[in-house]
Amino acid sequence: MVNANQDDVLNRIINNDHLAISRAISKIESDNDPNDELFSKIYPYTHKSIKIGITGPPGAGKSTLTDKIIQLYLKQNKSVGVIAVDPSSPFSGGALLGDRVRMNNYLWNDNVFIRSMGSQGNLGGLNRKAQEAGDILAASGKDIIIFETVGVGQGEHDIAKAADLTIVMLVPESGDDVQLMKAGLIEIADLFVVNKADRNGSEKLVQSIKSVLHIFKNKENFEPPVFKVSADRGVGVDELFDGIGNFLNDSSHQDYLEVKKIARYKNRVLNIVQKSLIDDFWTGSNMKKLESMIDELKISKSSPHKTAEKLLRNK
Ligand SMILES: Nc1nc2c(ncn2[C@@H]2O[C@H](COP(=O)(O)OP(=O)(O)OP(=O)(O)O)[C@@H](O)[C@H]2O)c(=O)[nH]1
Ligand SMILES: [Mg+2]
Repeated sequence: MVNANQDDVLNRIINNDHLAISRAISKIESDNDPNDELFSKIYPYTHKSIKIGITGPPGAGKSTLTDKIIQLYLKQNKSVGVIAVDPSSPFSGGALLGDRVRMNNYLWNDNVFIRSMGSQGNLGGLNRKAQEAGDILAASGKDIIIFETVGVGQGEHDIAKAADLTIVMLVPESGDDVQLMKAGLIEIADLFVVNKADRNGSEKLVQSIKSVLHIFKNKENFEPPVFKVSADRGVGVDELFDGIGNFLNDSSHQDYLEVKKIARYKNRVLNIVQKSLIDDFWTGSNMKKLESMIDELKISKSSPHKTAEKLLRNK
């Protein structure tokens, strides 16, 4: 049952009340309230936004570029929501200094909402939470939702991948093309950005990405474009912005966007089921049972697998 209070929250979110949005995202983060009913109610309002994921190594310039992209969308009278995910940060709610400064720039702007989320050590959960926060922003009517995440491993990539368009940002210091392939970046990138073009080695990196892409075409007949920019100086940003628009509007990409959307949906269901099963399993009694088993058995004798099996089979 949806109570009156929840309907009120829903209405406030739909009416782009930034305080209500912020509170809803805090609830998602703290996991105190699964908000199932709220999400089901919100879902019909979440389909209009375009989702963009940006991933790249720490300090590559993701936030700087996001800021430039926000400005360009605002010029087109579009509104933007940003979820900046920092997996290494235990903080939440915008505790990161840089992002907080950034957020303050838009404090009174109804067309921009920026929020940081930390991982508190649980990347899988973070992916689900980022998606849910994205839903809240979409329901508030934001035209564009940007998921910005520090790309170090698969978990972070999953967040950026769950978008209509995934941008992989690299800098001349990122390393060579072998690392590029190892990190699985080719598979997830729809568009590459080489940032800090003002630094030595950026053209070499562009060329090596292009040659790798040429060999490993990631999607049928589609070779992701590579843009060289200098985000803080604003060089190459307009071209990149056009590239984003072209990708999203290209009629030959519509099937691909649909496939991505379905994969995203499926992944979300998997995540929710996983969480629900795990939460159900680790009720107080199973947790107590584990504690007592650890007390009883000499852990050197029974393998973790055996102990897990006993718990799973309720022996
Ligand atoms: N030289 C140079 N510096 C840049 C450029 N773009 C951004 N920077 C600087 O790089 C630093 C990191 O930029 P951010 O935008 O915070 O990078 P980020 O990828 O968001 O960083 P994290 O969120 O910490 O991973 C800042 O000092 C920027 O001013 C650029 O094109 N050239
Ligand atoms: Mg950043």
